[in-house]
Amino acid sequence: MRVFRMRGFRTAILLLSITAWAAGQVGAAAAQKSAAMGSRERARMAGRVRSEFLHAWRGYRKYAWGHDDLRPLSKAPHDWYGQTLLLTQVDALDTLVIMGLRAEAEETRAYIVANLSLDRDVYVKNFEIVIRLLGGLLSGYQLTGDRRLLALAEDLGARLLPAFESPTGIPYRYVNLKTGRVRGSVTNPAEAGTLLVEFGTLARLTGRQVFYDKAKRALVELYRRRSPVGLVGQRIDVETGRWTHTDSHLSAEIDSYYEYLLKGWLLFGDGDCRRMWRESVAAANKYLADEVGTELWYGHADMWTGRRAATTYGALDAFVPAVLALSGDTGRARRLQASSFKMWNRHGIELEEINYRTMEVGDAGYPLRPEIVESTYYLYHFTRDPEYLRMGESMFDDFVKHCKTDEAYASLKSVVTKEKADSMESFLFAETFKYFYLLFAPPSALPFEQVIFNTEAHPVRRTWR
Ligand code: DMJ
Repeated sequence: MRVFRMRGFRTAILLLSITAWAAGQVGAAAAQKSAAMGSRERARMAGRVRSEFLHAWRGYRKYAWGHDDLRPLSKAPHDWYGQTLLLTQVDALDTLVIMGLRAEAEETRAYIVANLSLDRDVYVKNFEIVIRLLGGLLSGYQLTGDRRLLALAEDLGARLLPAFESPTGIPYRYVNLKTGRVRGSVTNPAEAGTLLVEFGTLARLTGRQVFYDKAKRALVELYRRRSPVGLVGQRIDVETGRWTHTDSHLSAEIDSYYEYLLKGWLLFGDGDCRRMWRESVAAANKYLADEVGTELWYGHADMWTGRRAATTYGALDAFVPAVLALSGDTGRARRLQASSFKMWNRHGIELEEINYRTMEVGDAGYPLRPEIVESTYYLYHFTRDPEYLRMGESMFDDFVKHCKTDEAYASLKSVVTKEKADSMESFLFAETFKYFYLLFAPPSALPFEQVIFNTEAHPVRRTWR
């Protein structure tokens, strides 16, 4: 049985890769040709990304070392819950390793194992702590072999488990790390359904199946409550199982629910996830996808009727091309990526939200998000079309130009005025710089086929049978 599952998993990956590659070849031929980027130029780009990463990292180290993150304009440390959980250090550790920044990686690993204390009387957001901290500890363990990181991950996982003790099995939003008490009975599919990659990996690495079962049940309970047309809503009450907000889309509060349906299948060979992914993506393609002339976008619809509710798309939706490409649908992935890039170019850097029919700004912020870069990296991997290297180069130029500060990087309050905001989220190190780097670095920096990235870009390797 075990052997069969392994074979099934490998075959699935192989078939998806071949389909994606073939579709990519057709698309590549049709698209206007971008100038190739030779290995020297790519190495130069990877070097640029690495040195910009170091610029931001040094700012964090100088002003906020040992704290959750740096406020880059005031140059002050910031802790999410008033006490540190070392969010930036844990989130950044695998990127330091992947970029070959040995001294920095070693210093960070040593600091985490000596100082990360989870026995804290604070209510944490289960989802954020799972994707950043649990994901970072697990990939950090796999990349460094330091078992103390795995022990921290197991301790953290056990402290988060009470969140799942709701009448429906859908987790509460907040859990106290010390007391196990919970808060927040209205949650959303992204927060409740983006837990299986991390908890499932923890289960496989510790032999404690309970971690897998709780996270999988949460995903299944959300899916079970989909509407007759196959869509989920934006908010749900974990005690009654009723939807409290019925807008359906692939954006904030739903996005990575779809991602983990697919990745639950690919990482664990879980057939339920495969079935749920296939049905869910078909409904999304039917009701959320929107053809505007020759362009493809994904908008909003009412979950019960499938009727169009809004024609907005944004930075958070920009992960969809990556997931589509990973599933083998390179055709839609390429078209949607072109739309995301159009959104980016509207103001020379990415908008948080745009009305794709009128091209009017919905939300002008740019909090240093990675999703569009992630999709560029996936598309380049599957198509080998230099268009994506050039796209990445152009985005990186804009990113440096508008977000770099004297000693770090800063979010933008407005991509229209380019006014900066005093925030540098840890995903800048975990995701944005990592995906830019992997786009240009040789594949040996991190063999794509051997990992599944969690939604915070922490690569998990399937080391179990
Ligand atoms: C990250 O924490 C994760 O990528 C999450 O899935 C969505 N939001 C941020 C990045 O934008």
